[in-house]
Amino acid sequence: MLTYYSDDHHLHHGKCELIDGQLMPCFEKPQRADHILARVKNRQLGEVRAPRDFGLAPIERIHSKAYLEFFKGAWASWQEQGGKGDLLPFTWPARTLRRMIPNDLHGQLGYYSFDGGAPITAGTWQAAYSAAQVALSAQAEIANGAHSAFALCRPPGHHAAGDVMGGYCYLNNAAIAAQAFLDQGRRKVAILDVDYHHGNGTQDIFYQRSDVLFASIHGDPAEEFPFFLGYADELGEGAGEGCNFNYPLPMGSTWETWSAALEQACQRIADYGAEVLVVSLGVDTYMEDPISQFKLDSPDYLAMGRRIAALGLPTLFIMEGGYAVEAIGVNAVNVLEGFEG
Ligand code: SP5
Ligand code: ZN
Repeated sequence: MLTYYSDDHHLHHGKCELIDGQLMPCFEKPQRADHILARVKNRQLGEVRAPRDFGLAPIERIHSKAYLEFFKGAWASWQEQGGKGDLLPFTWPARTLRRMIPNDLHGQLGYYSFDGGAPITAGTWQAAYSAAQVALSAQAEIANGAHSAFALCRPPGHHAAGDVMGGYCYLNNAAIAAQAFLDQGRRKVAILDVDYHHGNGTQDIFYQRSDVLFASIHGDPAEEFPFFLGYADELGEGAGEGCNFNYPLPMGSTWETWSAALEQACQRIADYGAEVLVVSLGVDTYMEDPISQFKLDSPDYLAMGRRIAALGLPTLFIMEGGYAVEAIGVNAVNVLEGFEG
């Protein structure tokens, strides 16, 4: 399987995030992608290629121009004001406030985000832009006939909606790739999100559409981030009704529980008649993940890949979360090797 990868991810290195009342070094750090790349090479999964540049047009199919313009220019505005640290939001238009776009940079940052987990640093835009190009390059590989491809994206994307960043995510790489398939003539795309956290951004983007089926297996949002989306009764709306499936699972879930949900998700994808599959590949379901509460073990990821392969669909794997840096390479590549059989 071909891997697409860009070194530009190193340009994004946030300093800290707020966890349990303490400022901690960001869990979403460059070594994550470095470990996965090392494992891809070590296992000789296949050639590693740099992305092509498809420009902004395919990104604008998912994200609003206003959002992209804000994101692209935010760091420069911060510098003009003499800003020193990472750019982080601290006020959001929650229920009692007006949903408007203020003039102030931090006001705008609050408007365009849903949590304080997505710092903007000097290189964040370039890193996120390149990650989207990595996803699009792997997508093109499949469009040109490959049965599978791996987009080693960093930063991840599945928490980002059309004009909202958060949860370490800025541009929704999986949604951008899924839309590219549709724009090139495919009619039905399925997205299977196996990251520990619900893919709220991806769900929101396609919620009212029938050309993308979204299925996500994740920590029950009643107990886990992102809390406000990802419940089992969210089935899609309007034309999208019946094209959204959430499998929230209890804290501490092992492969036994997890794989039963995967079985159901795969059944939905098969029934839907998807022509192509995009997998939002997070491996923060691992038992030793520092911020997550599932109990999957490394061999389980091989089984995960095998079950996904049994769908028989051209499959684009897009890297999302996973924070046990030492194991993330093994676990992610296990899915890919399990898929290849
Ligand atoms: C892409 C992705 O996986 N994003 C995840 C963002 C999670 N951010 C919230 C983390 C909250 C962690 N709480 C852990 C408590 C441990 N005691
Ligand atoms: Zn996650």
